[in-house]
Amino acid sequence: MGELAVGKHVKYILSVEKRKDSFVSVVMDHIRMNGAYWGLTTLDLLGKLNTVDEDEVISWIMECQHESGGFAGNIGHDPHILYTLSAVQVLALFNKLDILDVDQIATYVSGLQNEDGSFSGDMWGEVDTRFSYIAICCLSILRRLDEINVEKAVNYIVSCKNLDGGFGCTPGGESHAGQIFCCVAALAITGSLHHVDKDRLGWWLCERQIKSGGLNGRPEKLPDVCYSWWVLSSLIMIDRVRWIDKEQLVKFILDCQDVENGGISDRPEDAVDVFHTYFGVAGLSLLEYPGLKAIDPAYAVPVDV
Ligand code: GRG
Repeated sequence: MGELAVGKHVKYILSVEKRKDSFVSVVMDHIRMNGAYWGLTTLDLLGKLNTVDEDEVISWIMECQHESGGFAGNIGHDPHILYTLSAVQVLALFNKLDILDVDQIATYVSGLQNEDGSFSGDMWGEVDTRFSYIAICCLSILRRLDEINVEKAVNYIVSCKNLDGGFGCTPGGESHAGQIFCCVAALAITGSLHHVDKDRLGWWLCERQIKSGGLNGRPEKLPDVCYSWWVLSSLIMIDRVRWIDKEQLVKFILDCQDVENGGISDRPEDAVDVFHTYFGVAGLSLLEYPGLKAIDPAYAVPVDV
C-alpha cells in the first residue's frame, strides 16, 4: 500500500488557486466559497494552513457577504445557506469568528426555517435535509441554536427517515449516504440521535463497502472517495464504524491519489479535483491515518477548531 503524498497534495491545492483562467476555475467560479472550505480544511488537516495568506482569504470572504447576513459563493453572486456555512467554517479554521456580526448571520439562517421545521437553501425556497444540517451546524458553531425551532427541525428530519434506516432529501426521498450524513450529523449536534435506528442504519451503511474496499453512496452504484466521508462519519456518529474493513478503505483512498502531481480523484486513475482531495483526506483522518489532524464527524472541521 502506498503512502499519503502530503507534500504533493499541498502543492496541488495551492496551484488550483493560482490557475484562475483554467476551465475548472471558470466553471467553479460561483461555488468558490465551497472550494475554499474544501482546500483550506485539507491544508489544516495536513498541518499546512500557514501556507496561505490568511488576510487575503478573510478579506475575500467578507466581500462575499450580503446585507441580509448570508454569504455568496463568490463576489457578485447571490447568498445561499451553503456558502454561509462554508464562510463560517473557514473563519473558524483561522480562529476569526470574532470578526462576524453573529446576530446578522443568525437572522439570515433562522429566516430560512419553514413552518414545518424544514429549511430552504435561499430566498428561492428549495427544501432539502442538507439545508437542515447546514442551518443547525452553522448556528451551533455561532452558539445561536436558540434562534430556530429545534424541536420542529428535528421532527422534520425524522419525517425523512426511511424503512431501511436511512434518510432522504425530503419525506419519502430515497436513502442516500450524503443525506444520511446531513440528517445524522444534525441529530448528533442537537442531541437527538435516539431517533436513529442504529443497527438498521449501520447495516445499510456498512453494505456500502464493495470489493475494491471503496464505498458507494447507495445500492448498485460505483464507489467514490467522497463516500469515505459521508458513510464513515455517519458510522462513527452511530458507533458502528467497526462494521467496515478500515484497512481496505485506506488502500482504496490511497489508490485514488495522483502521486506525481498531487490531488485525489473519485476512483483510481480518474482526474483529481479539490472536492475529492478534501473528502479523501478527511476520510483518512476519520480512519486515524498517521500524521493527520483529527476531524470532527458532525461539524466537518478539525477537532481542535
Ligand atoms: C460541511 C461536509 C459538509 C457538508 C455540507 C452540501 C452538504 C452539507 C452535504 C451534501 C451531502 C450530499 C448530498 C452528498 C452527496 C454528493 C454526491 C457525490 C452526489 C452524487 O450523487 P449521484 O446520484 O451519485 O450523482 P451516486 O454516487 O449516487 O451515483
